[in-house]
Amino acid sequence: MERTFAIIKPDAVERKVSGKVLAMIEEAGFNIVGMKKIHLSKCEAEGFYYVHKERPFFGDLCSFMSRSPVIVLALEKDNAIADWRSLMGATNPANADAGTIRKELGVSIEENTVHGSDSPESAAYEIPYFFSQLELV
Ligand code: DGI
Repeated sequence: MERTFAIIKPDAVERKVSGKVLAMIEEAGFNIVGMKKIHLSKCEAEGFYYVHKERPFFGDLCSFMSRSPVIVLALEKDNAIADWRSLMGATNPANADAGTIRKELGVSIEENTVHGSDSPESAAYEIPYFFSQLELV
């Protein structure tokens, strides 16, 4: 079993489609091993996305991610990292395949509804950024 980290981003929580995202996650066979709703500060968003700090959209991305609450998730299944990336779809919802979360629910390249770890190294940084061992069940 592998674990990955996911976020249901502010655009989805604001539009009250987080339940739809959670249903797609469970229907795809993931176990939700950690889940909580939090409101990131700008500083916490910057720490989470530090690998993108040189990219031109970094400021806008961190402002968006701290605009309103998010739901953070730790997900578990065989091949969880790649399978969650597949279920999310391409970064830009306009380029995402039918049936993916970003195609069905995404608004724009920035307001693209979900985040997912892109590697085992990212998951190993991101899961403990938000969850203690005691919060993973
Ligand atoms: O792993 P992804 O979320 O699919 O994409 P990423 O790691 O390349 O970028 C992280 C987030 O940054 C992405 O979900 C949305 C945002 N982003 C990526 N490229 C652009 C962008 N935001 C804007 N405004 N413009 C971009 O070109």
